[in-house]
Amino acid sequence: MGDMILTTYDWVPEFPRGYVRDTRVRWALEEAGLPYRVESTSFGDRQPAHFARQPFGQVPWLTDGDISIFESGAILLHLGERSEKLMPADRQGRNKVVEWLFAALNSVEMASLPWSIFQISGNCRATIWVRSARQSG
Ligand SMILES: N[C@@H](CCC(=O)N[C@@H](CS)C(=O)NCC(=O)O)C(=O)O
Repeated sequence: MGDMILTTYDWVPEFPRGYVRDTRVRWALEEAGLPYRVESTSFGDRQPAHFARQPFGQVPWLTDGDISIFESGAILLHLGERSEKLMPADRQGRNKVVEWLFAALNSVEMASLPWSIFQISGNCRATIWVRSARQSG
């Protein structure tokens, strides 16, 4: 089986640099020691071939042989199936990985992403709202 191919943008603006969601996939690939290479796709000129891989025109996506997967969570699950370093084969261990993967995406990221955007954009009203909700709670 050939190397997996992780595709990400060829360029992103200053603000999301270092936070693009290919990072979590690279991390898992490195952690598992799985062979892969990185390819890039245009940020500024998104072609139909890009949308064929990622229907929202976003990144990342992963190609593994004849399989092409988008959504970083789905990619991580796929990598978990490829390596017991990432996801144990026994039912208990697998369930733990799946529940924490969903927690990371549905609970942690869902709450932390809007917060980080408020912080970066300097939207103080949103920050004040969070603070006052905390104080009254
Ligand atoms: N839920 C998707 C989110 C993908 C996503 O938002 N990717 C960002 C980079 S981190 C992107 O492509 N943004 C450019 C855009 O939406 O135009 C995933 O986890 O893969």
